[in-house]
Amino acid sequence: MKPQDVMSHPATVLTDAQRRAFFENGFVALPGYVPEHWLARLRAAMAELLERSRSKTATDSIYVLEEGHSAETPRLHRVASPQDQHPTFWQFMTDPIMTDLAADVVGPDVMFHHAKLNVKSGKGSRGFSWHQDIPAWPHTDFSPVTIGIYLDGCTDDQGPLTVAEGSHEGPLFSMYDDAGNYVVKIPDRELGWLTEDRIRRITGGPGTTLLLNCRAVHGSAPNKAESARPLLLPVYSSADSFPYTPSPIPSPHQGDIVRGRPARFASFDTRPVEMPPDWRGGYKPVWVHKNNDTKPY
Ligand SMILES: O=C(O)CCC(=O)C(=O)O
Repeated sequence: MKPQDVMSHPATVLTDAQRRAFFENGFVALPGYVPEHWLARLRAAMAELLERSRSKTATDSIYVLEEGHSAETPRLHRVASPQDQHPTFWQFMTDPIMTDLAADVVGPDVMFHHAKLNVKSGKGSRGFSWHQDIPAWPHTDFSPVTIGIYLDGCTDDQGPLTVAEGSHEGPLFSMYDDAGNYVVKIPDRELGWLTEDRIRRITGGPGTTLLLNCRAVHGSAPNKAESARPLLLPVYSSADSFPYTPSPIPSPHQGDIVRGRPARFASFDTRPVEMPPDWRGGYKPVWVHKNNDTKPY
């Protein structure tokens, strides 16, 4: 569904100004949106996943280990598909607290695509280079929204998610390096336009929530603070916006209608998207490429 059609439906969570800000700037932040009773459940679920990661000695398709990880001191960069690892995450992602919020920017009928939990353990070595999300999972239009929830909040030194304001209206960049590796990183030579006045670092207290357009250029620095910076990142689209490549982060819930009704017709926005690698055989994470320096700027 296109923005003008979304806007023809009344919002249930966002104010008109917040909704307009999302479509104009490519993101909107909602301080303290998720209440403590949910955050406590989500933190408890994350703690269980962290416990399970003690037995891991290498990154796999679910657990992405941070430098220094051990059974005694579990340290995680990310958990892929947390909703398939612990029921609390799926309960949260299908609760109106999330689905009504998604509906305000994708329209009343909402489809789930995938999710991840970026734990970003303290004193970490990895950030996320400047990139765009939609090239990794192209859809028939650009309705997909990533909703990021800081479970414990995020300060400046914790590598906040950082957005280039208005960049969703610009071009899509290549996510391949010169050697043809899929590195999910915009080459530095393409970033001359990205001046400090366009950069927005999203910080805030526990439950602070960010809605991010799928074309927006974003990244984040490594977490240099002592404590982890867990950010839960479910992705939703309009029900009439269909992915046309296999997902790099597959889930049995991909395609579930989590609000409203399934679509009978697809919505198309024919602006081109560079094809990701063929991930039918699985996703080769970007961190295997040595030249991905993990610094967004
Ligand atoms: O967790 C972060 O700081 C950035 C996340 C991100 O950009 C991603 O997972 O694609």
